[in-house]
Amino acid sequence: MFCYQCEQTSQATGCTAFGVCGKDPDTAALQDLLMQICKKISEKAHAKRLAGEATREADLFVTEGLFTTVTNVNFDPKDIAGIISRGVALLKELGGEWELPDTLDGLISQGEKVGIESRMTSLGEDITGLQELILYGLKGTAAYADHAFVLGKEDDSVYAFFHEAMAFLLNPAPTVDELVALTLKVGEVNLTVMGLLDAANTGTYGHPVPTPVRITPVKGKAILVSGHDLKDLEILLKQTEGKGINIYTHGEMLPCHGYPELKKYPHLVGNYGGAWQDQRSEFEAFPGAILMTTNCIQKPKENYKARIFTTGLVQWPGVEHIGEEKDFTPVIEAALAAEGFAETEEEKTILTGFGHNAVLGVAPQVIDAVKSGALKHFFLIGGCDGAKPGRNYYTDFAEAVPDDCAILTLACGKFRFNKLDFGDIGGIPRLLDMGQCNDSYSAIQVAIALAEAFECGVNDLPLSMILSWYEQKAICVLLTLLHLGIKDIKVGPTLPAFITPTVLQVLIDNFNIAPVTTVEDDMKECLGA
Ligand code: FSO
Ligand code: SF4
Repeated sequence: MFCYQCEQTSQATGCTAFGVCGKDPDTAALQDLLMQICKKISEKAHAKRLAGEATREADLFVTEGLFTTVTNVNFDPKDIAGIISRGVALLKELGGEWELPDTLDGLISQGEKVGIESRMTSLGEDITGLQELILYGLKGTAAYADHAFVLGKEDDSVYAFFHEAMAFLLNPAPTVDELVALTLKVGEVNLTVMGLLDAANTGTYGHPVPTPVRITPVKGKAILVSGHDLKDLEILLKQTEGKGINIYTHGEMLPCHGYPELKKYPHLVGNYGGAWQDQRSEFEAFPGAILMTTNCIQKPKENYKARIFTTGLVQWPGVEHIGEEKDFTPVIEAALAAEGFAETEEEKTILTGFGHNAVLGVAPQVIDAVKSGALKHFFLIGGCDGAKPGRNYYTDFAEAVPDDCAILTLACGKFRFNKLDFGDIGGIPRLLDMGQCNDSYSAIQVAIALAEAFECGVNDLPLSMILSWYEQKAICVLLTLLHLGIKDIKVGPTLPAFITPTVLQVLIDNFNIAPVTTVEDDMKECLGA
């Protein structure tokens, strides 16, 4: 196997014997094969679309296929083999050809032949790296598109682009310039998709409002919901009403507490634990059932395997999967059979719910604070958390932010420092949690509005972006920021292995993007000191 799509890749170069994430070589080969089949489907669908024909099935298949292969989503080789069979049938319907082996081993050996390494030899590392950058950006965008789709929002131009881009990845001789242009186009389309998802979330559940979220347990039976899917949480909240079970969010589900149509449920009591990479000890200690709605799942420990459930596209072999009918009865039964929390601990809270609507609602105060000099600089410390060492940088950076500056947070990286007390500036909290990774859309809206208010460009604002990446959603968000022409972004904890020195130079020349260095030096640079 060879996989280098996430930040924790082995030796910072690529997982070859086994995935650091727990992905085995068979699953890796099947994921590579699924991507190849998706590219072939897209090639046919792109041609059909140019001829004015409908491609609905291909649109949904490729979107789900991309999301399925995001890091920490689907580790089940049998399930992926089933998706491949459906893909091959669809490809044939579209007029394509593919010899489908009738054994799992046959599929695996086919997958081994279409992996990244085969292209590295023929196309070189720069071209392959750029192709993978595009593919990973598409995977992240597809994840967001799928979330929006679940809530009834989609955009045909997005599917058209998925097919065009995936088909281009079959081009046997692409140039660096063509691939760089396509990379930025992924960022543009991802902005559209994040906007769709924002409209889906806020249209269904209302605009988030600043909300204190309890982070200490309440006595009683409990279910912990992790992942990113708001609708799954809502369905579970409805199915548990009046059953004496308290619902807790985990990781990227924390911002759900800010949405009026979710926070109205009294049994949505709080958030438990931190970011995804701490789940094995946190789930072990959690005295109830656990529901994973999307990434990031890690190999479950035996002692909680019977009380963890997956739904949507996330799967782990041997873990009970709740299908599309979304009947969460097994989760509820597991929660009732578990001990639950024995005591209610003293209440402690953290704040969330500062989406674009909430922040722009206090825009006049923010603008006055900036004009008077009371609020000197904004730091967007956004992105994923992860297990590798070096991520203390983000905690240290947040702690080093001067008292007259505000911090905006996004995604699960915030758990490194969101329980610290940052105080406020004239009533405006210094730490404003804008939501999940896809709520980068909110940060962009706020930045654009501030730039308009100050009659300057976004790059001229007193705003610095310090990003942490782990998986492919962070990649598509980064591409959106580059598409918007945002410069001087700092990325860590390490740069992606698929960004070769040549490609990095292109990013530096055009966007002055830089890896994080030391807190002291980066802070000085951001503040222009
Ligand atoms: Fe984190 Fe995982 Fe949300 Fe990612 S839980 S790492 S960027 O899935 O998508 O932030
Ligand atoms: Fe390795 Fe990341 Fe790929 Fe998993 S997703 S195999 S950890 S590079």
